[in-house]
Amino acid sequence: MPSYKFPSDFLWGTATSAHQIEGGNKNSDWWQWEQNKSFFQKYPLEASGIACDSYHRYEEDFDLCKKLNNNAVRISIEWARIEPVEGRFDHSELEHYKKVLHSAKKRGLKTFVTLHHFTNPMWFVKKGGWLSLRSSYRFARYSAKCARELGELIDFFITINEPQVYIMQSYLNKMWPPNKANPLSGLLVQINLMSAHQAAYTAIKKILPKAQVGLSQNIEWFETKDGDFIDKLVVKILYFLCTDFLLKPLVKSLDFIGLNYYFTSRIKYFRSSNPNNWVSDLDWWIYPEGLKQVLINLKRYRLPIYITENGLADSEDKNRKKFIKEMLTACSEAIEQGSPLKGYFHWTLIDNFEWHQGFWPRFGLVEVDREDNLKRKPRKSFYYYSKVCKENRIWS
Ligand code: IFM
Repeated sequence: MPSYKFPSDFLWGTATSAHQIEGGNKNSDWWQWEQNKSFFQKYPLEASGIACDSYHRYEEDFDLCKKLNNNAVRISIEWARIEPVEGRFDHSELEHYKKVLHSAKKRGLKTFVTLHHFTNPMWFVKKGGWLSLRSSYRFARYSAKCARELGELIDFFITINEPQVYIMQSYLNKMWPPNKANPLSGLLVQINLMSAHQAAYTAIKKILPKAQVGLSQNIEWFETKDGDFIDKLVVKILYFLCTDFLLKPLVKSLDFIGLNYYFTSRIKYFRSSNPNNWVSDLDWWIYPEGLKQVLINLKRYRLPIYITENGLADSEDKNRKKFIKEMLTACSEAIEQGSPLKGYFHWTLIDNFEWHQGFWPRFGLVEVDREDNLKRKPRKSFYYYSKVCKENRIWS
């Protein structure tokens, strides 16, 4: 049976984020928004509540990573817990994250740690959030504290997760807190997030000169099949806005690129016209070729690439094995064409709180039974991914 062997130092893991799994993230803007839902509001469909209780069950979760034969893990730490009041750091929460990271390290997992994954402390929001000119300074101060207190347990820092998704959902289409629809604000937030990344990069490097620091960007592939000249131009502009507009100015403050891949848009007559021949439970088109194209396109940055998220909502686990196999085949083809891809993190380990959608989209390799004390139940695809990680290869 032909197979592809990944490079021997390839990193295999899963990715999660604090608010989506920990539970009880009370000092954050998301928690506040979830509690204050009015009768006329559709979203969020549910509140995060206890989520998966991973704040207490992280050992159990890391045991699952071990069973997956992973050699790395991506988690996030929660700013609202670590700095619940401006400038006052909560040492018991820092101790908590030390234990969490130790527990990952004890299991031989390299740690990728995201410092900002969509949620903000309430005090930060009250002071203008990401619209404030002081926002990058505030974020850098928190990042420096994390580097000082937790740095020796962190192998890779991811400053900010998916800045453009955050801007889109929070400042352009009113979906997430602070529920704004204002393109000028969106642009200002983009500028502030970029300077926050740069300030955090500098602050972390001052404390830990050898640290690996990057960010995770959700990169959509755009293509046109039988489109005309205009469609070809539209595709180029959209890809530029989605990718290079953010990455190019940051390239000097990136040690690696974190790539989150979920979407391709096929453009015809200015509009997205995806065939949708294969979709997830959220009706997102599944198109592994798009991942390959993004990986090849990112070669020009000459930076190591880690796929820090890639996954699908699939409650019945009907498509996950095929999804993993085809996405990894796309990765192998991109590596063969010179892509500096160094690792893959499946989104996600356990079913979690999928933001405004609540808990119904099931992204986990492991089911979390919400009727049975949040019991973790590995799905069939879990064992497939476990074999891939163990053997460091895929079979066709
Ligand atoms: O759950 C999210 C994650 O927080 C960020 N990237 C996309 C995932 C699926 O929507």
